[in-house]
Amino acid sequence: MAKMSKKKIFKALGLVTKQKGANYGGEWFATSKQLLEVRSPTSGQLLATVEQAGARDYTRVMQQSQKAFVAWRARPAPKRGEIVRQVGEALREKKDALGALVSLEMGKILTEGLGEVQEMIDICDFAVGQSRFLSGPTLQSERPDHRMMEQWHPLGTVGVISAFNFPVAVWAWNTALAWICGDTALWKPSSKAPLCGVACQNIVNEVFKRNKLPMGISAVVIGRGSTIGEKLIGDKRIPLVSATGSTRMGKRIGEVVGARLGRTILELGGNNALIISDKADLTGALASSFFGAVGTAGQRCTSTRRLIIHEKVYDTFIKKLIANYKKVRIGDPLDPQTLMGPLIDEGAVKEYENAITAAKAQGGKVLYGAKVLTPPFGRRTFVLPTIIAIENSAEIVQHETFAPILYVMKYRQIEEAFRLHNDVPQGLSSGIYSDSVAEAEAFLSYLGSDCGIANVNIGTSGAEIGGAFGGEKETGGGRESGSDSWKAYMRRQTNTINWGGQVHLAQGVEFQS
Ligand code: UN1
Repeated sequence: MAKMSKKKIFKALGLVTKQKGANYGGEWFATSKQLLEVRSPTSGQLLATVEQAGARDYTRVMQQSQKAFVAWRARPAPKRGEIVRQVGEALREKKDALGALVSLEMGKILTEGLGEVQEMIDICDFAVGQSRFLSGPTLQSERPDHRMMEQWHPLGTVGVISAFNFPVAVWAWNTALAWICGDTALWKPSSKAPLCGVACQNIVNEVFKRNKLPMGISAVVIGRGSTIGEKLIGDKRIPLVSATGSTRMGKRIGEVVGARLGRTILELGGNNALIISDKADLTGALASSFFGAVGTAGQRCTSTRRLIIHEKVYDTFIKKLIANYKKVRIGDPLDPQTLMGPLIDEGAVKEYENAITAAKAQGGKVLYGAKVLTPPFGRRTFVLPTIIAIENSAEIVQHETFAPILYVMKYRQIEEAFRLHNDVPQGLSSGIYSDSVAEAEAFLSYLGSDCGIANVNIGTSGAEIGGAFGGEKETGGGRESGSDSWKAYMRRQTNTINWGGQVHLAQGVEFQS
């Protein structure tokens, strides 16, 4: 595919250089007068200016979302699924442009930008099928001639807060499910990738309009966390907030939504490790470690941050890994030759530098990288992917740095590997490379990984949409995407029906005058 120009991307996705930040179908609007400059992480070029949504805009959007919910929930679920099918089709049509926009605005390489749009298409397909199967069990009643069952009903307006690193897919995981479940969705995209938010909303607006559906089933507010974000999480009309971001942000959301007894799905920091056994296929382990640590410039929640390597294979493995690192082509993410693009901004580079300084001070030894590159395109956002040998207990290793820094360490006994693996505050994704059935099964057992995702002979990143996605401990809890994650987007109702005519009290209670 020839490199798509900014002009072409903007045209295909209905983007303008002076954008307004609120929409629920129809025209974009904003009244805050607070401007957000959107710059390319690669070149620093001003891509667009967004006038952010203010408090009044939020109120307008929210009211419309609530109104739309009343109509949308009455539509049969398979008919809602039909709309999501059309959204999937529209995404197929726009895949090249949207994938290129992700790459342009956020900096991941094009194949990964396209992969992200593919995740959106996949979740739409998944949701279409699921729309005919929002099922609950029939249960056995202890009372004669009674039946019990469970039903699932639409929940309301679901708030979605997404991060810059997956600026489109995570929204789709949430909205495709929320929509088939009969909910409306109100999205606050990351201020670091707002144009992706605009583009997605433009795509679905067309589908909703064509089907003559009420406006507000999909709504977007681009605005500051301190104003719009706080309004959204504190809003009692939002029964579920699904948020992706840092643990610090998640704690705040958990606190505010919890105080009003709302529900959350939080997908926060990961500190994902891959154990590489002496019984592993090292070629596979190498490819998976390389993609996990260097892919998306280390800016996935699922990025591999730690390698726990058996001492017998450690030296050989590290040598090969360094050889791979030396060949990483760093540059313009839209150039098909590039393997690693920039970090999102200068702030992220600072975090990268701080982490390396801390690692060195805490006994770490840099094996490769640790260098900010002279700006090839005018912005100080390019770094070398880095490998550091260090103890797991070092303070910096316990912390998620959103950059391509890989900490490597040795183990002798598999139990020790498991202990090191779990000895971090986070619990998102994990993996073991081993051809020993016993080791692999133990890793998946209660003795092994304490993460929400645990893989065998696969890396930590790049999960499929069919599985439930989320983690434990400081990763926040809750699941998005596949399996039965849809249940979080509905309210469960237990029904007991007496068809026999006689009144029976449960637990054998007698109550007659
Ligand atoms: C994220 O980084 O927030 O498993 C999501 C993966 C992707 C999703 C990552 N499918 O790496």
